[in-house]
Amino acid sequence: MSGNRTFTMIKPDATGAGNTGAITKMIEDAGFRIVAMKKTKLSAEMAGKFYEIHKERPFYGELCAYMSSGSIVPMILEKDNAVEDFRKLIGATDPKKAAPGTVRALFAKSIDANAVHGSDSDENAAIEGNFFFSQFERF
Ligand code: 3AN
Repeated sequence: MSGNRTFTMIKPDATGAGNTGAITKMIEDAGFRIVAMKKTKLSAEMAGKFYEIHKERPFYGELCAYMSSGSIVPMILEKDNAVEDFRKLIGATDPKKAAPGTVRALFAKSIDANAVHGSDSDENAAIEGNFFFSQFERF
């Protein structure tokens, strides 16, 4: 059975362009409840830990440098079928391939500066939520 929580993070390109409010509104309009949310900044070391599963990929260094280059807005979201529905709302990783009307089609600049992160499984949603918010279960 699919879970009802996912994790997202508005990335530095989108916070820097002043799109935090517009993206947050799209998320709420799509029926997600914001369970936890804050604005913060990752050090390169923290970004490295967050993206540890991508350590072997060629873009890992670039990704960690980018994700620590500006402010981010991590959130825990709640909705039925949250992980899958949220990935539909944000669209494909590469904004050139993202369906029209999705968050990435509207706001992403490139494959790395792609406006938002969305967890790819219930398990990763819980791990990623715990990375930013303590006492995750309490929210
Ligand atoms: P998604 O975030 O859509 O699940 P993943 O898990 O394949 O995508 O990749 C994690 C992050 O790494 C992406 N959000 C994107 O910012 C970055 N990324 C993925 N592929 C590339 C690439 N070919 N070049 C640069 N950055 C990439």
